[in-house]
Amino acid sequence: MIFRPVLTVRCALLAIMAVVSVAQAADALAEDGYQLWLRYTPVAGAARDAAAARATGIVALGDSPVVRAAVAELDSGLTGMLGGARGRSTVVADGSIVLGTPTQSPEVAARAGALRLAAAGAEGFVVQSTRWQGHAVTLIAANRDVGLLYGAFRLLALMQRHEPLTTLDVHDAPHLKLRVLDHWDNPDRSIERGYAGQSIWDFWRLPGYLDPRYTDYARADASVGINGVVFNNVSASSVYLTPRWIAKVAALAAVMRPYGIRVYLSVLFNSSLDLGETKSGDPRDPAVIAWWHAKADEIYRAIPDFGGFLVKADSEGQPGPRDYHLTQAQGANMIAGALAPHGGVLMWRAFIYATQDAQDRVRQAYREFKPLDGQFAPNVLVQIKNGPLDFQPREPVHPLFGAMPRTNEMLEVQLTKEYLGFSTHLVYLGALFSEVLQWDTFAHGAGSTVAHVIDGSLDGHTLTGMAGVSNVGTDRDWAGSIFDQADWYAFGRLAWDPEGDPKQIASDWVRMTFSNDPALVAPVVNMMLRSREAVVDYMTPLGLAHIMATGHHYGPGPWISNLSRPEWNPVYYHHADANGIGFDRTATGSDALADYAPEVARRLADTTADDLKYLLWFHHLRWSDHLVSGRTVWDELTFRYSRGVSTVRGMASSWDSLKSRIDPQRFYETAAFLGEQQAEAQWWRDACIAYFASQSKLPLAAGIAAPEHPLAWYEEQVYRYAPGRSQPDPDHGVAH
Ligand code: GCW
Repeated sequence: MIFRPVLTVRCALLAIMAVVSVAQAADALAEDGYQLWLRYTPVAGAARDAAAARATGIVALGDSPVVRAAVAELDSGLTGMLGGARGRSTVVADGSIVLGTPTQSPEVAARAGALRLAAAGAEGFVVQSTRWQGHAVTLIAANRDVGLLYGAFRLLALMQRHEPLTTLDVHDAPHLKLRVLDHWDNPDRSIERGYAGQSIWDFWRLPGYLDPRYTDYARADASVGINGVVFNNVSASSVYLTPRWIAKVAALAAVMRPYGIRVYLSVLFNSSLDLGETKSGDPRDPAVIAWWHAKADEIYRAIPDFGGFLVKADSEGQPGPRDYHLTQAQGANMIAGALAPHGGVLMWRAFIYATQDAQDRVRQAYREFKPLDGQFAPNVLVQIKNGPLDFQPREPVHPLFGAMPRTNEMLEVQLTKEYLGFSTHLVYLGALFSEVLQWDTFAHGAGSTVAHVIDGSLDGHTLTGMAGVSNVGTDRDWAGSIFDQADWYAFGRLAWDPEGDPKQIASDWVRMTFSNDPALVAPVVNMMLRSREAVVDYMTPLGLAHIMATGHHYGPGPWISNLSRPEWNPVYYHHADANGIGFDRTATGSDALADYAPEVARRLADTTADDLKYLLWFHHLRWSDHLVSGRTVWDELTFRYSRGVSTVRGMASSWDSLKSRIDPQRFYETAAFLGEQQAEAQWWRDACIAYFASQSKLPLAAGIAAPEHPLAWYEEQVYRYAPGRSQPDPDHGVAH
């Protein structure tokens, strides 16, 4: 963490305040964030009475492990919010909560409505105030037990948010089939790009010891509709495919199953070779093909509902079909063939940029995959990062979305904030995810949003999905900060409904995580919605990207130019010199614009469009060029860097003003992190302005403060122990 005397005073003051207030409210220590948004705190007053009248008992018509999980959740939620255990009953009375499927009782369909249930599909639900055997009840109806679980979480959420429960009429169903968290966790419990402690998956003690935390993880996922988990890093180790580890995975699968969560594994493309069980990894080699089929059979014997595999191939040193001069489709289809008989799917990542390729990095994956449209097996999803570069604070959406109508395309976003300040910076990613989902690809004219590409409605796909690179670790608050929990929550909500409103999602999260106090909800939601633009401003404004430090990606490094691969260097992306700045991706440059639909290309070619969000991503401009804002490029750049810092300052004082409304422990943590964020935002601003000033040689406009230190000071900052470094895999020796 960068050292800044002024803010150290802020932190010292905060620390004293925290110690005093925590001492005063000993019981508040429970607020360590472990409960996440499933804080079933007592409901008071009229809201309590209203809820209690509609939660007199729980009657479940079925008795599967999923139903039992739903009943247990209802019971602990109601006990927490309304006091007094309810437990399960067989007698329906006024105020009962009845859970059932039409196969468990025909009255379910009669009450919930056949049409509603039909629309609910396999995972949807209906929560409805109705009468049952002459009693006023709340019915949770679904076609499958997992729908009942989701319905139970929805009812509890409504109670947590003190929503009226009198005439409930809620019916909902997920828009995507696969809603998956990808854990980049390694066998030694380190996490690539992890900022919240170690991996929660204690494979060493599996299968014998099942940490209760696994169940709480599954509850959290199910509460926002997440139905898939990939336990291990895409920079994969093949140890997970050995019999001993398959047994460990099977034990975890058994914990996840009652919560409707399927388990998946990241696999090395050449696992059979890596394990020394075949002579080659060539996907045409009958021995390799047979190996994968046998391996899949072995896994499905242990885990009958195993989800499938995730593969990072031909990327950052990972093996892949290119090693055998084959296409990504040829490589993927071989492995997919082994999964198909078991109903398994293969998520094949499109994150490819070649070791030796002078082509603009952001065009490479498009060029590699677009020609393969329609060649992937039906159980393959091509998993595409939101942008064509790499999870930057803002990127234009990846041009592959909508460009492969005969391919199942899946979105990959990053919850762990590798490039957005790790777990310290408060950056609400719901706004970023939604911006991506609402991006119009114009693949089939206006309205061809990414949401419609990935939900299959645009091109008639039924195998659909969205993956999030998890931010979960062993930290007590799971995510490294209280506000990083909101990103896990928002991911689940938006994977369930990509049309979801990020503001509403933020508000729901604040009310479930903190309180329903309007004097708290409004300012906190406002703070969250400003946070995403702030990080873009103080790190990479105007479409800049990839100007961070090397390896750990912590802090600014726009001056870096000495790395072995050109596209690893920040200078490769900003092209700043005495004349100007920006990457020319128009027809006069790398022509990356041509990868987008004409309507999109026209908009991105317009240097006045989109509030200049993608200006320097697609254009190289002179420092003195005037922009639609009325400022020159240079003045706009320095203005936005400064604006980012003042936004964070505003967020911190807004939070400070809420001290009396938030428990000391979470208040202090967030206040301290906001202090760090201010310091680091200032550091980013000053370092980048110092560097770009050394290129532009232009004076700062009035009101723009000079950087605190000379450029050399910023260039000298080194952080050897910044967290999240990718662990070099001993077999492949890759680290950057
Ligand atoms: O974001 C980059 C990270 C790598 C990661 C890679 C990927 C798992 O720096 O750590 O590797 O992307 O997405 O595969």
